[in-house]
Amino acid sequence: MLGKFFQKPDPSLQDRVPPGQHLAKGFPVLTYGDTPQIGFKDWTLRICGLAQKVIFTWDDLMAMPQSDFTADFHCVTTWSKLDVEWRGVKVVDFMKHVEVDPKAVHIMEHCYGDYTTNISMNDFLREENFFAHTLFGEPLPAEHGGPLRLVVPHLYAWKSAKWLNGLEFLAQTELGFWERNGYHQRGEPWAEERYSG
Ligand SMILES: Nc1nc2c(c(=O)[nH]1)N[C@H]1C(S)=C(S)[C@@H](COP(=O)(O)O)O[C@H]1N2
Ligand SMILES: [Mo]
Repeated sequence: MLGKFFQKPDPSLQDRVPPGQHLAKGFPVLTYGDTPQIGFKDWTLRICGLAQKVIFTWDDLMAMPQSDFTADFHCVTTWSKLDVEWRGVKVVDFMKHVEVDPKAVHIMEHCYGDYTTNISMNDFLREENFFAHTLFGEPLPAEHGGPLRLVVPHLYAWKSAKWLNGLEFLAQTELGFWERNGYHQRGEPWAEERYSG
């Protein structure tokens, strides 16, 4: 797989590249199924499950504090991209607007196009996680999840749901699309949590 699309990590970057990963040239697109085309005006993010039900609009998101992020991105299919530059809203800032039932310990991320992926509350509520609407200074392209995606840098990128449109708070772990199809429940790249069982 080395060569045209991948390069061996420079030794100085070795500590940034998890075991079994190669650096991608460019920023590959990895989508199961079609790319949903959603305009800002139609876009919403729905909170459901063990939380006060609320629907956020694009204007609601834009009224929240906006931050810049530089984060590494690791796909379980073995490519990584370092120093991806994003802009958006920190999960911890967003969550100040959400009232969650204390019984909630887990979350299902829902998307336009029906992709789902699960994440524990602990992994979700980390300071470095964010909802992204801008990639390298440009509006997030549809193929990379625009108008809005979640980015969870410390887990494999299948947890970083593109076209996010819902967060369902849960009292127990439930499995999303790839997790039901053999991927690891958590997906931590440094521990190579690629597949379950
Ligand atoms: N809605 C949705 N989100 C998704 C996916 C998908 O197929 N649908 N693929 C996941 C996987 S496996 C990866 S590696 C990243 C890829 O993001 P990119 O296409 O912006 O590189 O998005 C993740 N989020
Ligand atoms: Mo992936």
